[in-house]
Amino acid sequence: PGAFPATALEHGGPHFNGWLCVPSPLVAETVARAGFGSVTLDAQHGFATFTSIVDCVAAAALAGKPALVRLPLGGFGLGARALDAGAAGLIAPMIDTAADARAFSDAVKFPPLGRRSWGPNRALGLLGLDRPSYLARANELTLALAMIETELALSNVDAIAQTDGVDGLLIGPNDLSVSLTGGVAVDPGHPRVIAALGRVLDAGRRAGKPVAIFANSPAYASDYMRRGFPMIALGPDLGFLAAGAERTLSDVFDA
Ligand code: 3PY
Ligand code: MG
Repeated sequence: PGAFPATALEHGGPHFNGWLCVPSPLVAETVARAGFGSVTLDAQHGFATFTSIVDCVAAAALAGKPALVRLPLGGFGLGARALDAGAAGLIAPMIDTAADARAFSDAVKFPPLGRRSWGPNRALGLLGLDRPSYLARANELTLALAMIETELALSNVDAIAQTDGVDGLLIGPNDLSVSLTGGVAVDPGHPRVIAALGRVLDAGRRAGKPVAIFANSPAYASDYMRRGFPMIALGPDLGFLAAGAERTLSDVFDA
C-alpha cells in the first residue's frame, strides 16, 4: 500500500481514487474499503495536517490501499515528509510552468531526478524495503502528479508533462473553469474546459505519462471514463456523507 507506480495506471482501469477532506483515519479506512483503488488526503482545500496524514496513511494501509496527498500551494516540503511517512504519491496543485514542475520534482524525487532529502522513516517498513532498495526504487514507486488547472498551465502543458520526475498530470476542472472564464464561472462542464481535456490528454500521450482528473460528481466521472482517463478522483468525502445521509432519510419514506 505504500507504492503507487505510474505503471499501475497502464492497464485496465480506470483507477478510482476517493478524495478526502476529513482528516480522520476512520474515514480514510472506510473509503479505502468501499472499492476505491486509493485515497487522496487533501491538504490544500481539505483539512489534512501532517499528523492526520501519518494516521490516515496507516488507516488506508490497513485496507490494503495506497494513500496520496494533495499538497497545499507550493508545499513541496510537506510532500517529502508525507513520502517519508509512507504516502504512496503526491498531487501538487497549480503547477503552471516547467519551473514549477521542476521545483516539485526536485523536492520529492531522489537524485538523479531531484534532490529529495533522505529519511523514509515509515516508508521503509510499509514497503518492506531496506535502505539501498528504497533509494533505488522510491522514484519509480511513488507517484508525483502535477495539477493542470489554469490557462497558463495549459499553455505550458507539454513542458510540464515532459519534466523528469513528474509522473503524470491531474486536471482540476473547477479551477480550470475559473481561470478559463476569467473568474466568471466555476463549471467543469464549461465548453472551454471540455475543449481543454483533449489537449491535456494529448500532452500526456506525447510524454508517455498518464493524465488523471478530478470529478465533482458520478456523472462527470462517467463522462471522463468514456473519454479514456486512466485515473479518476471522486469526491470529496463530505459529499459521500451528505449523499448517503440524504438517501438514507428518503429511503425511510420509500420503504
Ligand atoms: C479543481 O477542480 O480545481 C481541483 O483542484 C479538484 O479538487
Ligand atoms: Mg483546484
